[in-house]
Amino acid sequence: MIEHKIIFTGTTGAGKTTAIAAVSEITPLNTDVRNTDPEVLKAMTTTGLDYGELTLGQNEKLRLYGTPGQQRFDFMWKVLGRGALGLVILIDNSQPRPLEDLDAYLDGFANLISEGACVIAVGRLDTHPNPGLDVYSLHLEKRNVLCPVIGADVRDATQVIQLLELLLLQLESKTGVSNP
Ligand SMILES: Nc1nc2c(ncn2[C@@H]2O[C@H](COP(=O)(O)OP(=O)(O)OP(=O)(O)O)[C@@H](O)[C@H]2O)c(=O)[nH]1
Ligand SMILES: [Mg+2]
Repeated sequence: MIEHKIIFTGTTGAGKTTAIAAVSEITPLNTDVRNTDPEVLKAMTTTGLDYGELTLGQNEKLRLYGTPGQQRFDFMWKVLGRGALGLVILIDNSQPRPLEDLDAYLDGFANLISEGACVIAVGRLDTHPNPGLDVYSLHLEKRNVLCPVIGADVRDATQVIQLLELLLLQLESKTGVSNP
């Protein structure tokens, strides 16, 4: 069994907790508390981490960690990023400045992105089509970041699994890590 540590990060409300709960085969651990931040329009928010597990194929076990989205918990990004090989950045396209949100996570996880693999998933494209995926691709190109960017609804387990499979493909091509 090969194990990979994968981190889900991204904007508050983009759905890190939702994504991990959608695919985890164990009861996911979460540290959500009642939200008291008026800027966060959600009842609950993650203050520490999320954790879930998913087995893909015969022998790949993914340990899925979710970070808190709120910047005031960004000390947890370093803690959780240790030993990780893959990063999923979730962006909420209904936010006022989603490209700036993306930049914060690209900067915060620059080491993991250069040493491991990364996939960017943009949510709520159906109701908020702008910026479109082409704008994201251009933005990444300008920043010299090699990450695929796709649209995804993380409430749908199938789409979350597709994201993770894409991430593992990146990892294989970049680091040579693959199934024996
Ligand atoms: N309408 C709609 N709702 C979505 C979509 N993606 C996620 N959601 C909802 O958005 C909310 C996301 O909440 P969480 O999973 O708690 O988000 P989070 O990223 O863990 O947030 P923090 O822990 O506070 O940083 C959930 O209620 C999801 O059902 C989408 O594409 N469309
Ligand atoms: Mg959360």
